[in-house]
Amino acid sequence: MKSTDGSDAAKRRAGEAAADRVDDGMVVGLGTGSTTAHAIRALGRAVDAGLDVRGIPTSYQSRALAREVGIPLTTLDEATPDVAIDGADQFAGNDLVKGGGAAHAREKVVDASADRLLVVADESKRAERLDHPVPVEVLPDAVPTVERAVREAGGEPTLRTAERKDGPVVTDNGNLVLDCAFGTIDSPGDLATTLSTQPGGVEHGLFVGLADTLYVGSGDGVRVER
Ligand code: ABF
Repeated sequence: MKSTDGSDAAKRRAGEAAADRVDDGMVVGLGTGSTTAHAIRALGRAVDAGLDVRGIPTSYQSRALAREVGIPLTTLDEATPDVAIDGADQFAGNDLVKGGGAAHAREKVVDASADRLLVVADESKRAERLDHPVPVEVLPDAVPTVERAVREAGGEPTLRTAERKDGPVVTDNGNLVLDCAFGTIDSPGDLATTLSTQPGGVEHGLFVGLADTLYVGSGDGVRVER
């Protein structure tokens, strides 16, 4: 049966297709999440086969996986990524909502610094217009202030909590995450500006116009969209 859901096979097709676009000598931004993990594993196999690449991880998780599969690592101090490969929670055209893995602050820095951002996703992430809650990484002391600002902007914030233990999710940067539901987002650029200018908000998960190429996996292949 053909599937257009978020199956692991669809994610793997997307991840591996993007990894295939990485050429010898490139520096690659390594995103976070289960779809990007397929790209990182594919790059590890290519390194084993002789490909010369260096990776810049966007999270503890992607750093650990890259080390496990043998991808040499570097930093933004040393190199600029030629490409970044990263996942998304939802995409509409080349606008994205990210941050389901609470790694969107570093992801945005690495993805935006890359010459090209290759987004890997499955068809279940596609939307006509973005309506996924927008994660906002927040300084712990600023949670009430940012919550108020999000409500004033028409959103409903929810502090993200850890599944298996009491207490909030803490990001790699020591901050907390508010998942902010705005309903359908009519103007992602305007909302991005509003969220970016809120003191105490470290980074939000709207990546407006950042995707250069999308690799969208489904039950029977990968669509490449520019
Ligand atoms: C990261 O992982 C996030 O920014 C995005 O939220 C998530 C996508 O995860 P998955 O590929 O597991 O669906 O890229």
